[in-house]
Amino acid sequence: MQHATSAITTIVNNTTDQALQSIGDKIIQGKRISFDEGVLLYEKAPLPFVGALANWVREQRHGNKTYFNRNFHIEPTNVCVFSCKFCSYSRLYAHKEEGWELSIDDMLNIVKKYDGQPVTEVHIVGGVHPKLNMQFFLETIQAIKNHRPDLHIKGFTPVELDYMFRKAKLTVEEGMKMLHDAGLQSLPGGGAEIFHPEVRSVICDDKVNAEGWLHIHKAAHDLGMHSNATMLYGHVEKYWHRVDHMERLRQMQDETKGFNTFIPLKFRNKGNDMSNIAESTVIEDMKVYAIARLYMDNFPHIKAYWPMLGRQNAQLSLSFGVNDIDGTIDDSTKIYAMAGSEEQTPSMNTEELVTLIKQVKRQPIERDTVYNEIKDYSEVSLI
Ligand code: V47
Ligand code: SF4
Repeated sequence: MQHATSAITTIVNNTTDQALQSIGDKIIQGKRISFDEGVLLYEKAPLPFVGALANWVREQRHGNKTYFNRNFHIEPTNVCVFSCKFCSYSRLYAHKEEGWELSIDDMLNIVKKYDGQPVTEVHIVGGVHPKLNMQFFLETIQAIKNHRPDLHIKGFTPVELDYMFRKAKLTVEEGMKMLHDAGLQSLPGGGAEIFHPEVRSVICDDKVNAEGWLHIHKAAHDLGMHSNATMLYGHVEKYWHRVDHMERLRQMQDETKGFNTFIPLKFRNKGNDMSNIAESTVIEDMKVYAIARLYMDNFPHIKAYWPMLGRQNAQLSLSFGVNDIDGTIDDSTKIYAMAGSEEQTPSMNTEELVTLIKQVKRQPIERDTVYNEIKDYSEVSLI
């Protein structure tokens, strides 16, 4: 570690740009960087500079540990009352025959497919169907818990929850408590996109705003639940919108400490209303991860979602601040396949995921949703 610190100090000292050097010094001293410094990193810092710093911070906090979990997805419906411009996945209610809609039995049958398998989490997320309500989701959660009490249920974004609660005439606090009592344990990070209204009004005008999103996560944290936060980048936003997004999350995390993981999501441009926008480069993607690691100093984990990024770029991200590559997601994640990701059938078994991590000399650790370590695979030879 001493050696690593002297190496990073040399890199920072050799930087000719005074402003970057002072940001680097701050990070090495464990000090928080400011909003303006976050923007400056985006504007001026070369990838090797932010990458080396982010990798140093990652190794100080987690060594080589790289987490994954065994999970599967349920997507109750892709029918959605909203019309986010970047979404390739949803179908308006008027065209519902093109979409799908699962019953509680259908969802339970998906859960039953994993009977006897060592999965620890189900991630439930979908569109906002105008006919589905709070009662339906309470019964879904209860049915899953009755069938498999040990399965951690991570589900629903504030987009779904805001609609559910308003329809049921519940406050956010009442609604969250009812779902939590039924067995909902964590919230995934979706629906955050870019918080700033200048961007939100262009890409997702009609769904829950930043304050609503943050309010719902705060209510979950206040109940002792944990959650994640995403950031959809690489479309119409400016650098400062990304930093504003991270700043709002960092402030809330100071207050609640309820976030586990920050997940930058690269905008994919196939089959949606923003297909005219070119996708970000790999260099930009790695910069986003690295700056996230440096800015989000109170978020323990930075995750690269491999079904969206592709396997090789997910490996690369492990040298740019990332310490988690999500899970062994089964074939039911359609969001990215439909938006043009390399991963058309995103599924990786544990052996493949462990191999992927080991190939880049990191230490694969299976975790549960809240990062309890389940198994260290560094000495296990699989393939
Ligand atoms: O909010 C939709 C994104 C999110 C596109 O918490 C797109 O563990 C890129 O939040 N290009 C939903 N992104 C998925 C999500 C998530 C994924 C994995 C893990 C976790 C977690 C959460 O997907 C949406 C939106 O930001 N998305 N369309 C697109 N064309
Ligand atoms: Fe609906 Fe979510 Fe797609 Fe927006 S991103 S249209 S809320 S499914």
